Amino acid sequence: MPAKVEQFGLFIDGKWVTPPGSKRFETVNPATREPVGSFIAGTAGDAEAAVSAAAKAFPAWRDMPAPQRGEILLEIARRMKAAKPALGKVVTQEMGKVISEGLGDVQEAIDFLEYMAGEGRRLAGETIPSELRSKFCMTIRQPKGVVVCITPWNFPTAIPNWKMAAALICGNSIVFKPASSTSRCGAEVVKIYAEAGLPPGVVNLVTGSGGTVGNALVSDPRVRTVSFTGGVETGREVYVRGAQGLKMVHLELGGKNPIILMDDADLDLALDGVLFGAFGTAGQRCTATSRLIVHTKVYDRFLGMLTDRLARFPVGDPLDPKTGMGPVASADQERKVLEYIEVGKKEAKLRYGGKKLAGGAYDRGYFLEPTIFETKHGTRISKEEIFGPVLSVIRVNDYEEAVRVANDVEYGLSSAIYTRDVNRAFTAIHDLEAGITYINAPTIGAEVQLPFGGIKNTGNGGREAGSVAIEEFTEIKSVFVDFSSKLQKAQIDTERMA
Ligand code: UN1
Repeated sequence: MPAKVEQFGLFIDGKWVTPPGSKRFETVNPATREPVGSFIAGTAGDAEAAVSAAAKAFPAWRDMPAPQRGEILLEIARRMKAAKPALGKVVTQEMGKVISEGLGDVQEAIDFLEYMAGEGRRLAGETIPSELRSKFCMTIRQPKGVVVCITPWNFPTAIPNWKMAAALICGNSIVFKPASSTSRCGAEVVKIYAEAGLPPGVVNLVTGSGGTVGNALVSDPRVRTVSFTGGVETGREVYVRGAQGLKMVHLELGGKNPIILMDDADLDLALDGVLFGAFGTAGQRCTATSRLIVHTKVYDRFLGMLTDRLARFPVGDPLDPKTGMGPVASADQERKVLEYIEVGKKEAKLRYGGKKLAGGAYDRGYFLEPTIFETKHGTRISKEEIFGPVLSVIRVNDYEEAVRVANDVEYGLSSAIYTRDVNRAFTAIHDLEAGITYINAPTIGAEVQLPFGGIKNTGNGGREAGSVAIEEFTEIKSVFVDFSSKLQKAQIDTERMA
Protein backbone atom coordinates (compact mmCIF):
# COMPACT_ATOMS: atom_id res chain seq x y z
CA MET A 1 0.00 0.00 0.00
CA PRO A 2 1.45 3.42 -0.89
CA ALA A 3 1.72 5.84 2.02
CA LYS A 4 -1.26 8.12 2.46
CA VAL A 5 -0.99 11.18 0.24
CA GLU A 6 -0.26 14.40 2.10
CA GLN A 7 -3.18 16.82 2.06
CA PHE A 8 -2.78 20.57 1.70
CA GLY A 9 -5.26 23.34 2.35
CA LEU A 10 -5.52 26.84 0.99
CA PHE A 11 -3.40 29.46 2.73
CA ILE A 12 -5.57 32.47 3.49
CA ASP A 13 -4.98 35.23 6.01
CA GLY A 14 -2.05 33.41 7.62
CA LYS A 15 -3.86 30.09 8.12
CA TRP A 16 -4.06 26.79 6.26
CA VAL A 17 -7.77 26.29 5.72
CA THR A 18 -10.11 23.72 4.20
CA PRO A 19 -13.32 25.55 3.31
CA PRO A 20 -16.39 23.40 3.99
CA GLY A 21 -17.52 21.33 1.03
CA SER A 22 -14.19 21.68 -0.80
CA LYS A 23 -13.37 19.27 -3.58
CA ARG A 24 -9.85 17.88 -3.96
CA PHE A 25 -7.48 16.87 -6.74
CA GLU A 26 -4.12 15.11 -6.70
CA THR A 27 -0.90 15.87 -8.47
CA VAL A 28 1.07 13.04 -10.03
CA ASN A 29 4.73 12.12 -10.40
CA PRO A 30 5.23 11.97 -14.19
CA ALA A 31 7.99 9.36 -13.82
CA THR A 32 5.86 6.89 -11.86
CA ARG A 33 2.26 8.14 -11.90
CA GLU A 34 2.26 8.04 -8.09
CA PRO A 35 0.39 10.84 -6.32
CA VAL A 36 2.51 13.65 -4.92
CA GLY A 37 -0.07 15.59 -2.93
CA SER A 38 -3.75 16.33 -2.51
CA PHE A 39 -5.03 19.87 -2.99
CA ILE A 40 -8.20 21.86 -2.80
CA ALA A 41 -9.86 22.74 -6.08
CA GLY A 42 -10.45 26.37 -5.12
CA THR A 43 -13.69 28.17 -5.97
CA ALA A 44 -14.46 31.74 -6.95
CA GLY A 45 -15.45 32.25 -3.31
CA ASP A 46 -12.04 31.06 -2.13
CA ALA A 47 -10.39 33.46 -4.56
CA GLU A 48 -12.50 36.28 -3.18
CA ALA A 49 -11.61 35.39 0.41
CA ALA A 50 -7.91 35.40 -0.49
CA VAL A 51 -8.18 38.81 -2.15
CA SER A 52 -10.01 40.13 0.94
CA ALA A 53 -7.20 38.87 3.18
CA ALA A 54 -4.58 40.44 0.90
CA ALA A 55 -6.47 43.75 0.79
CA LYS A 56 -6.74 43.81 4.57
CA ALA A 57 -3.02 43.06 5.05
CA PHE A 58 -1.88 45.59 2.46
CA PRO A 59 -1.77 48.90 4.40
CA ALA A 60 0.44 47.63 7.23
CA TRP A 61 2.75 45.80 4.83
CA ARG A 62 3.00 48.89 2.62
CA ASP A 63 3.95 50.99 5.64
CA MET A 64 6.69 48.67 6.86
CA PRO A 65 10.07 50.18 5.84
CA ALA A 66 11.29 48.43 2.71
CA PRO A 67 14.62 47.32 4.28
CA GLN A 68 12.58 45.53 6.95
CA ARG A 69 10.61 43.76 4.25
CA GLY A 70 14.00 42.86 2.80
CA GLU A 71 14.97 41.24 6.12
CA ILE A 72 11.96 38.96 5.82
CA LEU A 73 12.90 38.05 2.25
CA LEU A 74 16.39 37.19 3.47
CA GLU A 75 14.89 34.97 6.14
CA ILE A 76 12.78 33.25 3.46
CA ALA A 77 15.97 32.77 1.40
CA ARG A 78 17.79 31.27 4.41
CA ARG A 79 14.95 28.85 5.04
CA MET A 80 14.74 27.96 1.38
CA LYS A 81 18.48 27.16 1.39
CA ALA A 82 17.99 24.82 4.32
CA ALA A 83 15.04 23.21 2.53
CA LYS A 84 16.79 23.05 -0.86
CA PRO A 85 17.62 19.31 -0.93
CA ALA A 86 14.07 18.33 0.01
CA LEU A 87 12.38 20.97 -2.12
CA GLY A 88 14.52 20.18 -5.16
CA LYS A 89 13.41 16.58 -4.83
CA VAL A 90 9.75 17.63 -4.69
CA VAL A 91 10.28 19.64 -7.91
CA THR A 92 11.67 16.55 -9.61
CA GLN A 93 8.93 14.30 -8.26
CA GLU A 94 6.09 16.58 -9.20
CA MET A 95 7.36 17.96 -12.50
CA GLY A 96 9.88 15.43 -13.80
CA LYS A 97 12.98 17.53 -14.48
CA VAL A 98 16.24 15.81 -13.52
CA ILE A 99 17.40 16.34 -9.96
CA SER A 100 20.28 18.71 -10.81
CA GLU A 101 17.68 20.93 -12.49
CA GLY A 102 15.18 20.46 -9.67
CA LEU A 103 17.82 21.78 -7.28
CA GLY A 104 18.69 24.49 -9.81
CA ASP A 105 15.05 25.57 -9.86
CA VAL A 106 15.17 26.11 -6.09
CA GLN A 107 18.56 27.82 -6.32
CA GLU A 108 17.10 30.31 -8.78
CA ALA A 109 14.40 31.08 -6.22
CA ILE A 110 17.02 31.61 -3.48
CA ASP A 111 19.17 33.82 -5.74
CA PHE A 112 16.26 36.05 -6.57
CA LEU A 113 15.04 36.34 -2.98
CA GLU A 114 18.51 37.51 -1.97
CA TYR A 115 18.72 39.89 -4.90
CA MET A 116 15.33 41.42 -4.14
CA ALA A 117 16.06 41.67 -0.41
CA GLY A 118 18.80 44.15 -1.36
CA GLU A 119 16.31 46.08 -3.46
CA GLY A 120 14.67 47.02 -0.15
CA ARG A 121 17.58 49.40 0.37
CA ARG A 122 17.24 50.89 -3.12
CA LEU A 123 13.70 51.13 -4.61
CA ALA A 124 15.02 54.35 -6.00
CA GLY A 125 13.07 57.21 -7.49
CA GLU A 126 14.69 60.16 -9.23
CA THR A 127 15.37 63.77 -8.40
CA ILE A 128 14.80 66.03 -11.37
CA PRO A 129 15.39 69.81 -11.65
CA SER A 130 12.42 72.16 -11.57
CA GLU A 131 11.95 74.93 -14.11
CA LEU A 132 11.27 77.26 -11.17
CA ARG A 133 13.47 78.56 -8.37
CA SER A 134 13.18 77.21 -4.83
CA LYS A 135 11.24 74.21 -5.98
CA PHE A 136 12.29 70.57 -5.60
CA CYS A 137 11.04 67.73 -7.83
CA MET A 138 11.33 64.00 -7.30
CA THR A 139 9.65 60.70 -7.98
CA ILE A 140 8.90 58.04 -5.42
CA ARG A 141 7.74 54.47 -5.86
CA GLN A 142 4.62 53.18 -4.18
CA PRO A 143 3.18 49.66 -4.25
CA LYS A 144 0.17 48.84 -6.40
CA GLY A 145 -1.86 47.01 -3.76
CA VAL A 146 -3.11 43.47 -4.24
CA VAL A 147 -1.11 41.58 -6.84
CA VAL A 148 -2.06 38.25 -8.39
CA CYS A 149 0.70 35.83 -9.41
CA ILE A 150 -0.26 32.98 -11.76
CA THR A 151 2.62 30.66 -12.49
CA PRO A 152 3.44 27.69 -14.75
CA TRP A 153 4.52 24.16 -13.93
CA ASN A 154 7.91 24.17 -15.66
CA PHE A 155 9.74 26.25 -13.02
CA PRO A 156 7.46 25.55 -10.09
CA THR A 157 9.62 27.18 -7.41
CA ALA A 158 11.72 29.69 -9.39
CA ILE A 159 8.96 31.55 -11.23
CA PRO A 160 6.66 32.01 -8.21
CA ASN A 161 9.63 33.52 -6.40
CA TRP A 162 10.55 35.79 -9.31
CA LYS A 163 7.09 37.25 -9.03
CA MET A 164 6.47 37.15 -5.29
CA ALA A 165 9.85 38.43 -4.09
CA ALA A 166 9.61 41.43 -6.43
CA ALA A 167 5.99 42.16 -5.53
CA LEU A 168 6.67 41.87 -1.80
CA ILE A 169 9.75 44.05 -1.62
CA CYS A 170 7.76 46.81 -3.30
CA GLY A 171 5.12 46.54 -0.56
CA ASN A 172 2.33 44.70 -2.37
CA SER A 173 0.27 41.88 -0.90
CA ILE A 174 -0.26 38.75 -2.95
CA VAL A 175 -2.65 36.05 -4.02
CA PHE A 176 -0.70 33.22 -5.63
CA LYS A 177 -2.20 30.58 -7.90
CA PRO A 178 0.29 27.92 -9.00
CA ALA A 179 -0.25 25.67 -12.02
CA SER A 180 -2.51 22.86 -10.78
CA SER A 181 -0.08 20.10 -11.76
CA THR A 182 2.65 21.55 -9.50
CA SER A 183 0.50 22.59 -6.55
CA ARG A 184 2.79 20.80 -4.09
CA CYS A 185 5.75 22.94 -5.11
CA GLY A 186 3.57 26.03 -4.74
CA ALA A 187 2.35 24.96 -1.31
CA GLU A 188 5.88 24.11 -0.09
CA VAL A 189 7.09 27.54 -1.18
CA VAL A 190 4.23 29.23 0.67
CA LYS A 191 4.96 27.15 3.79
CA ILE A 192 8.48 28.57 3.82
CA TYR A 193 7.16 32.11 3.31
CA ALA A 194 4.69 31.64 6.15
CA GLU A 195 7.28 30.32 8.58
CA ALA A 196 9.69 33.17 7.86
CA GLY A 197 7.53 35.75 9.61
CA LEU A 198 5.35 37.34 6.96
CA PRO A 199 2.34 39.03 8.54
CA PRO A 200 -0.96 37.17 7.93
CA GLY A 201 -2.66 37.95 4.63
CA VAL A 202 0.46 39.31 2.91
CA VAL A 203 0.80 36.11 0.88
CA ASN A 204 -2.21 33.88 0.17
CA LEU A 205 -2.34 30.65 -1.82
CA VAL A 206 -5.34 29.39 -3.73
CA THR A 207 -4.86 26.14 -5.63
CA GLY A 208 -7.20 25.06 -8.39
CA SER A 209 -7.95 25.60 -12.04
CA GLY A 210 -7.21 28.67 -14.11
CA GLY A 211 -10.77 28.69 -15.42
CA THR A 212 -12.23 29.05 -11.93
CA VAL A 213 -9.63 30.48 -9.55
CA GLY A 214 -7.54 32.34 -12.14
CA ASN A 215 -10.54 34.01 -13.74
CA ALA A 216 -12.04 35.03 -10.41
CA LEU A 217 -8.73 36.55 -9.29
CA VAL A 218 -8.13 38.43 -12.53
CA SER A 219 -11.71 39.78 -12.51
CA ASP A 220 -11.66 41.00 -8.91
CA PRO A 221 -11.78 44.82 -8.93
CA ARG A 222 -9.49 45.00 -5.88
CA VAL A 223 -6.65 43.43 -7.84
CA ARG A 224 -4.52 46.08 -9.56
CA THR A 225 -1.78 43.97 -11.14
CA VAL A 226 -1.63 40.47 -12.56
CA SER A 227 1.65 38.76 -13.31
CA PHE A 228 1.17 35.70 -15.51
CA THR A 229 3.59 33.20 -17.02
CA GLY A 230 2.20 30.48 -19.28
CA GLY A 231 0.92 29.78 -22.76
CA VAL A 232 0.00 32.41 -25.35
CA GLU A 233 -3.69 31.50 -25.56
CA THR A 234 -4.27 31.70 -21.83
CA GLY A 235 -2.10 34.80 -21.64
CA ARG A 236 -4.27 36.54 -24.20
CA GLU A 237 -7.42 35.65 -22.20
CA VAL A 238 -5.87 36.95 -19.00
CA TYR A 239 -4.88 40.16 -20.78
CA VAL A 240 -8.39 40.74 -22.15
CA ARG A 241 -10.02 39.98 -18.81
CA GLY A 242 -7.58 42.24 -16.98
CA ALA A 243 -8.15 45.00 -19.54
CA GLN A 244 -11.82 45.19 -18.54
CA GLY A 245 -10.68 46.37 -15.13
CA LEU A 246 -7.87 48.52 -16.60
CA LYS A 247 -5.37 46.42 -14.69
CA MET A 248 -1.71 46.21 -15.34
CA VAL A 249 -1.18 42.71 -16.76
CA HIS A 250 2.34 41.39 -17.10
CA LEU A 251 2.70 38.43 -19.48
CA GLU A 252 5.57 36.00 -20.02
CA LEU A 253 4.53 33.63 -22.80
CA GLY A 254 6.02 31.33 -25.39
CA GLY A 255 9.21 30.99 -27.34
CA LYS A 256 10.64 29.30 -30.43
CA ASN A 257 14.24 29.93 -29.63
CA PRO A 258 17.03 29.44 -32.16
CA ILE A 259 20.67 28.58 -31.89
CA ILE A 260 22.56 29.70 -34.99
CA LEU A 261 25.60 27.54 -35.59
CA MET A 262 28.13 29.26 -37.84
CA ASP A 263 30.84 27.50 -39.85
CA ASP A 264 33.58 28.92 -37.61
CA ALA A 265 31.99 27.70 -34.35
CA ASP A 266 33.65 25.47 -31.78
CA LEU A 267 31.54 22.41 -32.58
CA ASP A 268 32.32 20.48 -29.40
CA LEU A 269 31.27 23.43 -27.30
CA ALA A 270 28.13 23.83 -29.40
CA LEU A 271 27.29 20.14 -29.03
CA ASP A 272 27.09 20.43 -25.25
CA GLY A 273 25.10 23.63 -25.59
CA VAL A 274 22.57 22.25 -28.05
CA LEU A 275 21.97 19.15 -25.92
CA PHE A 276 21.39 21.21 -22.79
CA GLY A 277 19.34 23.87 -24.59
CA ALA A 278 17.08 21.45 -26.44
CA PHE A 279 16.70 18.62 -23.96
CA GLY A 280 17.23 20.28 -20.57
CA THR A 281 13.93 20.19 -18.64
CA ALA A 282 12.87 17.83 -21.49
CA GLY A 283 12.55 20.90 -23.70
CA GLN A 284 9.84 22.35 -21.47
CA ARG A 285 11.29 25.80 -20.93
CA CYS A 286 9.97 28.86 -22.68
CA THR A 287 13.65 29.50 -23.38
CA ALA A 288 14.30 25.96 -24.72
CA THR A 289 16.33 25.67 -27.90
CA SER A 290 13.74 24.38 -30.34
CA ARG A 291 15.47 25.37 -33.57
CA LEU A 292 19.04 24.72 -34.62
CA ILE A 293 19.97 26.81 -37.66
CA VAL A 294 23.16 25.38 -39.11
CA HIS A 295 25.58 26.72 -41.70
CA THR A 296 25.70 24.29 -44.60
CA LYS A 297 29.50 23.88 -44.32
CA VAL A 298 29.25 22.21 -40.91
CA TYR A 299 25.73 20.79 -41.20
CA ASP A 300 26.48 17.11 -41.94
CA ARG A 301 29.35 16.91 -39.53
CA PHE A 302 27.45 18.51 -36.66
CA LEU A 303 24.32 16.44 -37.14
CA GLY A 304 26.48 13.33 -37.06
CA MET A 305 28.05 14.48 -33.79
CA LEU A 306 24.63 15.25 -32.34
CA THR A 307 23.01 11.93 -33.18
CA ASP A 308 26.09 9.99 -31.99
CA ARG A 309 25.88 11.74 -28.66
CA LEU A 310 22.13 11.24 -28.36
CA ALA A 311 22.61 7.52 -28.73
CA ARG A 312 24.43 7.72 -25.39
CA PHE A 313 22.04 10.21 -23.76
CA PRO A 314 20.36 8.54 -20.78
CA VAL A 315 16.60 9.10 -20.48
CA GLY A 316 15.04 7.72 -17.32
CA ASP A 317 14.61 8.17 -13.58
CA PRO A 318 14.99 11.92 -12.98
CA LEU A 319 16.15 11.31 -9.41
CA ASP A 320 19.19 9.37 -10.67
CA PRO A 321 22.04 11.90 -11.03
CA LYS A 322 23.31 10.11 -14.15
CA THR A 323 20.08 10.69 -16.06
CA GLY A 324 20.24 13.29 -18.85
CA MET A 325 16.50 13.72 -19.36
CA GLY A 326 13.46 12.72 -17.32
CA PRO A 327 9.85 12.31 -18.39
CA VAL A 328 7.71 15.11 -19.80
CA ALA A 329 5.56 16.70 -17.13
CA SER A 330 2.17 15.07 -17.63
CA ALA A 331 -0.07 12.87 -19.76
CA ASP A 332 -1.32 16.03 -21.44
CA GLN A 333 2.19 17.10 -22.31
CA GLU A 334 3.00 13.66 -23.64
CA ARG A 335 -0.04 13.70 -25.88
CA LYS A 336 0.70 17.18 -27.25
CA VAL A 337 4.34 16.39 -28.00
CA LEU A 338 3.47 13.07 -29.68
CA GLU A 339 0.92 14.91 -31.83
CA TYR A 340 3.62 17.34 -32.96
CA ILE A 341 5.93 14.42 -33.70
CA GLU A 342 3.24 13.01 -36.02
CA VAL A 343 2.94 16.40 -37.72
CA GLY A 344 6.72 16.47 -38.08
CA LYS A 345 6.86 13.04 -39.66
CA LYS A 346 4.57 14.27 -42.44
CA GLU A 347 6.29 17.55 -43.20
CA ALA A 348 9.95 16.88 -42.39
CA LYS A 349 12.58 14.17 -42.07
CA LEU A 350 12.74 12.43 -38.70
CA ARG A 351 16.45 12.14 -37.97
CA TYR A 352 16.43 10.81 -34.42
CA GLY A 353 13.98 9.51 -31.80
CA GLY A 354 10.29 10.22 -32.26
CA LYS A 355 8.88 7.52 -30.02
CA LYS A 356 7.40 7.06 -26.60
CA LEU A 357 9.80 4.93 -24.58
CA ALA A 358 8.40 1.60 -23.45
CA GLY A 359 9.36 -1.35 -21.28
CA GLY A 360 10.26 -1.63 -17.59
CA ALA A 361 10.12 1.60 -15.60
CA TYR A 362 9.32 3.56 -18.78
CA ASP A 363 5.82 2.08 -18.78
CA ARG A 364 4.99 3.81 -15.52
CA GLY A 365 5.71 7.33 -16.73
CA TYR A 366 5.66 9.81 -19.60
CA PHE A 367 9.02 9.17 -21.20
CA LEU A 368 9.76 10.29 -24.74
CA GLU A 369 12.86 9.94 -26.85
CA PRO A 370 14.81 13.11 -27.51
CA THR A 371 13.75 13.87 -31.08
CA ILE A 372 15.40 15.59 -34.01
CA PHE A 373 13.79 16.60 -37.28
CA GLU A 374 15.61 17.92 -40.33
CA THR A 375 13.26 20.45 -41.81
CA LYS A 376 12.97 23.39 -44.10
CA HIS A 377 12.09 26.66 -42.45
CA GLY A 378 8.34 27.30 -42.53
CA THR A 379 6.98 23.93 -41.44
CA ARG A 380 4.73 23.83 -38.40
CA ILE A 381 7.33 22.10 -36.25
CA SER A 382 9.85 24.80 -37.16
CA LYS A 383 7.52 27.67 -36.23
CA GLU A 384 5.12 26.57 -33.48
CA GLU A 385 6.06 26.19 -29.84
CA ILE A 386 6.11 22.45 -29.00
CA PHE A 387 7.33 22.66 -25.39
CA GLY A 388 8.93 19.25 -25.42
CA PRO A 389 12.14 17.42 -26.38
CA VAL A 390 11.84 18.07 -30.12
CA LEU A 391 14.51 19.96 -32.03
CA SER A 392 14.06 21.24 -35.59
CA VAL A 393 17.32 21.49 -37.53
CA ILE A 394 17.39 23.87 -40.48
CA ARG A 395 20.19 24.18 -43.04
CA VAL A 396 21.22 27.66 -44.20
CA ASN A 397 23.81 28.99 -46.64
CA ASP A 398 25.06 32.06 -44.83
CA TYR A 399 24.66 34.35 -41.83
CA GLU A 400 22.05 36.56 -43.51
CA GLU A 401 19.81 33.58 -44.21
CA ALA A 402 20.33 32.31 -40.65
CA VAL A 403 19.14 35.58 -39.15
CA ARG A 404 16.18 35.78 -41.52
CA VAL A 405 15.08 32.30 -40.47
CA ALA A 406 15.79 32.96 -36.78
CA ASN A 407 13.59 36.06 -36.81
CA ASP A 408 10.72 34.70 -38.90
CA VAL A 409 8.60 33.32 -36.04
CA GLU A 410 5.88 34.84 -33.89
CA TYR A 411 7.97 34.73 -30.71
CA GLY A 412 11.05 36.59 -29.52
CA LEU A 413 12.25 35.34 -26.16
CA SER A 414 15.74 33.86 -26.32
CA SER A 415 18.32 33.37 -29.08
CA ALA A 416 21.91 32.24 -29.47
CA ILE A 417 24.79 32.14 -31.91
CA TYR A 418 27.93 30.03 -31.86
CA THR A 419 30.79 31.75 -33.70
CA ARG A 420 34.41 32.64 -33.02
CA ASP A 421 34.13 35.88 -35.00
CA VAL A 422 33.69 38.76 -32.57
CA ASN A 423 32.30 41.08 -35.24
CA ARG A 424 29.71 38.50 -36.23
CA ALA A 425 28.76 37.99 -32.60
CA PHE A 426 28.11 41.68 -32.05
CA THR A 427 26.25 41.93 -35.35
CA ALA A 428 23.98 39.10 -34.16
CA ILE A 429 23.34 40.85 -30.84
CA HIS A 430 22.00 43.71 -32.95
CA ASP A 431 20.13 41.59 -35.51
CA LEU A 432 18.37 38.89 -33.48
CA GLU A 433 14.80 39.78 -32.60
CA ALA A 434 14.59 38.54 -29.02
CA GLY A 435 14.66 39.76 -25.44
CA ILE A 436 17.73 37.62 -24.72
CA THR A 437 20.77 36.75 -26.85
CA TYR A 438 23.55 34.36 -25.88
CA ILE A 439 26.95 34.21 -27.55
CA ASN A 440 28.57 30.76 -27.49
CA ALA A 441 26.03 29.45 -24.98
CA PRO A 442 22.59 27.89 -25.39
CA THR A 443 19.27 29.76 -25.15
CA ILE A 444 18.50 28.65 -21.57
CA GLY A 445 19.94 29.51 -18.21
CA ALA A 446 19.11 33.15 -17.63
CA GLU A 447 20.54 34.70 -14.45
CA VAL A 448 18.20 36.44 -12.02
CA GLN A 449 20.02 39.76 -11.91
CA LEU A 450 19.27 40.40 -15.58
CA PRO A 451 15.87 41.33 -16.99
CA PHE A 452 13.94 38.37 -18.38
CA GLY A 453 11.31 38.62 -21.11
CA GLY A 454 10.80 38.90 -24.81
CA ILE A 455 9.28 40.69 -27.75
CA LYS A 456 6.53 39.87 -30.26
CA ASN A 457 4.06 37.25 -28.95
CA THR A 458 6.35 36.34 -26.07
CA GLY A 459 4.80 39.07 -23.96
CA ASN A 460 3.40 42.55 -23.78
CA GLY A 461 6.54 44.52 -23.15
CA GLY A 462 7.33 43.96 -19.50
CA ARG A 463 10.38 42.28 -18.02
CA GLU A 464 10.80 40.35 -14.83
CA ALA A 465 13.92 39.59 -12.77
CA GLY A 466 16.76 42.10 -12.68
CA SER A 467 16.30 45.48 -11.08
CA VAL A 468 13.58 46.32 -13.64
CA ALA A 469 11.37 43.71 -11.95
CA ILE A 470 10.15 46.47 -9.64
CA GLU A 471 8.64 48.41 -12.56
CA GLU A 472 5.59 46.18 -12.81
CA PHE A 473 4.96 46.22 -9.08
CA THR A 474 5.24 49.93 -8.33
CA GLU A 475 3.39 53.10 -9.21
CA ILE A 476 5.52 56.16 -9.76
CA LYS A 477 4.42 59.29 -7.96
CA SER A 478 5.77 62.69 -9.03
CA VAL A 479 6.32 65.05 -6.12
CA PHE A 480 6.77 68.85 -6.30
CA VAL A 481 7.97 70.71 -3.20
CA ASP A 482 7.79 74.48 -3.53
CA PHE A 483 9.87 76.18 -0.83
CA SER A 484 9.72 79.70 -2.31
CA SER A 485 6.85 80.74 -0.02
CA LYS A 486 4.98 82.24 -2.96
CA LEU A 487 2.74 80.89 -5.70
CA GLN A 488 4.92 79.99 -8.67
CA LYS A 489 3.20 78.98 -11.87
CA ALA A 490 4.91 76.42 -14.06
CA GLN A 491 4.63 77.25 -17.77
CA ILE A 492 3.37 80.77 -16.92
CA ASP A 493 6.02 82.45 -14.81
CA THR A 494 8.41 82.34 -17.76
CA GLU A 495 10.16 85.63 -16.78
CA ARG A 496 12.06 83.53 -14.25
CA MET A 497 14.67 83.08 -16.93
CA ALA A 498 15.40 86.83 -17.07
C1 UN1 B 1 10.85 29.63 -18.32
O1 UN1 B 1 11.13 28.67 -19.04
O2 UN1 B 1 9.67 30.01 -18.22
O3 UN1 B 1 16.57 30.93 -18.56
C2 UN1 B 1 11.83 30.34 -17.51
C3 UN1 B 1 16.07 29.88 -18.16
C4 UN1 B 1 15.50 29.80 -16.78
C5 UN1 B 1 14.13 30.37 -16.71
C6 UN1 B 1 13.22 29.85 -17.73
N1 UN1 B 1 16.36 30.47 -15.86
O4 UN1 B 1 16.02 28.92 -18.88
